[in-house]
Amino acid sequence: MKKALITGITGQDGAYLAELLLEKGYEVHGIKRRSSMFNTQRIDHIYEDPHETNVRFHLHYGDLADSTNIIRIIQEVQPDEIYNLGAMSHVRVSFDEPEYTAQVDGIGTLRILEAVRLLGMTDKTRIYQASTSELYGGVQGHAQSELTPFYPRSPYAVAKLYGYWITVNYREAYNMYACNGILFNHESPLRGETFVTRKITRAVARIGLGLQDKVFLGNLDAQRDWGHAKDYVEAMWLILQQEKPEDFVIATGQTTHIRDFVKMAFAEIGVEVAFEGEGVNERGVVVSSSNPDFPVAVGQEVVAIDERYFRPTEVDLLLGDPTKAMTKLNWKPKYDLKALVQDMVHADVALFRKDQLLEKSGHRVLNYFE
Ligand code: NDP
Ligand code: GDR
Repeated sequence: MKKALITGITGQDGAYLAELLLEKGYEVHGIKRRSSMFNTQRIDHIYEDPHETNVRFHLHYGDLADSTNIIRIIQEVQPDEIYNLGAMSHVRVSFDEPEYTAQVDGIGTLRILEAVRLLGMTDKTRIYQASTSELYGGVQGHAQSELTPFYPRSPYAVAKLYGYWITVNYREAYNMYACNGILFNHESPLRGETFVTRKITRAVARIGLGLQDKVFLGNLDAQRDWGHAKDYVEAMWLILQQEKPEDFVIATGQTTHIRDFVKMAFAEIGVEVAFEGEGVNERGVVVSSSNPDFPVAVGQEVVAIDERYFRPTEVDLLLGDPTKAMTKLNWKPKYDLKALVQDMVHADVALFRKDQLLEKSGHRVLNYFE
């Protein structure tokens, strides 16, 4: 039985990847951070009681900022594959926590590679590094591929640039099977609540159910190449199954404005939204509403701009060219953007119907707008 070790197992991708690897018959080990509250909601459905026999799912306390625990866990687990997904992954927040982001997203990657090397496991263990389309940042004007040069535009992207190159360097210097997946944005019902797609689908559900009036967003002019996380974790696995270690761009090849994602998400509940005004005065207003389950008033302002969501340096457009992955890995996404939006909006409607019931019975339900 193959063994996989996943850092960032409690995150969006970690949860889907763990599920996929368990289905494929792997023994799955994950590193979770100590937290003052439970932080395993995304993986609770695959949790196995360690007191049972034949357990295939194991969690270890650890942190990418701590070399000693990384070395100990890798030594204990002896993984065939390591997926390094752990990161401070929020671009806007990386401007507030630049040094911590460098420690975890940059040096954290080195800690994994160096642990495998020091433990003499370079022939046994394959390593996947979660690289990102944010590496392209300021490179605009054409689709971005494995050959496009990088121009990071945030402390997050700069830290990930180090992670990218140290992975390439260890592959070349020590002949390690270490690969970068350069993944473009991928979303799902498990997406963190403060990334723009999930923030929008949560707001659409809450506005439709009468729990919230409007949502405040930042730059609506940005364009992103959005796929479904379920498709993207499949690509991660494929990258580690090749004969030779290589880096791959994973993307859909389509890009969409944030504004259009908002419209698509409202359309899922039968609400048509139009945008008017410019810059910080832009607003999204309901022009028609056809579903009696979501009675939103025509003329209601449902989107407003709050400058605090703007970034000091923005990445205006991301558009990936996944040709190499489609030909060499035979990877093909199953979800298009419409199916992704549907999945997210319907999951959030189901989630917030519970809050609606609580509010109706007199309980105060808090919502954080970040
Ligand atoms: P999430 O933010 O959902 O998950 C990040 C995970 O990393 C969580 O499990 C988090 O733990 C963990 N983590 C954070 N800090 C540390 C630390 N110091 N030590 C150990 N673990 C830590 O991210 P995603 O699942 O969306 O992304 C997975 C990876 O892929 C990340 O590296 C991200 O940067 C990268 N990426 C993501 C893309 C996307 O569109 N989703 C695109 C390209 C790259 P906790 O739950 O305790 O916070
Ligand atoms: P991104 O994702 O920065 O691309 O990083 P995010 O969803 O945060 O932003 C996408 C774009 O939307 C604009 N935007 C807003 N963003 C947020 N979070 N909140 C808002 O209110 C808002 N309004 C507009 C942003 O300015 C940006 O242009 C994600 C993360 O998963 C990274 O870890 C990963 O590496 C990249 O995707 C690929």
